Amino acid sequence: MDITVYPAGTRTARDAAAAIGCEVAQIVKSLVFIADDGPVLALVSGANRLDVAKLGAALGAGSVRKADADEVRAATGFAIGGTPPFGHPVLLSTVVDQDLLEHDVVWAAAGTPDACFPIPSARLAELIGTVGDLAEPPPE
Ligand code: 5CA
Repeated sequence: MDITVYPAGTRTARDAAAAIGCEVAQIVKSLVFIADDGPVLALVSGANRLDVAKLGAALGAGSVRKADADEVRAATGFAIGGTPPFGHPVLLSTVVDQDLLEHDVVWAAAGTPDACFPIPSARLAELIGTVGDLAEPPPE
């Protein structure tokens, strides 16, 4: 896996896209949520806002809320802005945003807020196993 460090920083999807020179939609946001049974992970296109109800439906969870910074670190071992999509101490139930599959290659955080790596979206989907519609509908 080819990790690149970008001195300009890749803390947000917008920052990462600017540093890499790709579309925001090609950035994988690794977002931690707390579902009924504990932490879960949503891998969401940088172009989308996650719909919490859709994540709950995909996981069969009743309640889902966004994790706070301490919960993200406890669940993944990484800080917000650098959280990678896998490589966590405990395997998290994870759903991949289907919109990422519109791009051959996507880019995800590599553990720090200035490092990313590319991965074919089909490989990411294969590794994770679960792909679904997670996006909030665009505003009218
Ligand atoms: N390195 C980039 C792109 S690869 C990255 O990690 N982006 S991210 O989207 O996965 O991480 C930032 C996300 O963390 C934001 O989209 C936001 O949803 C979330 N976040 C930022 N601050 C907080 C906070 N204080 N509490 C909970 N979540 C937060």
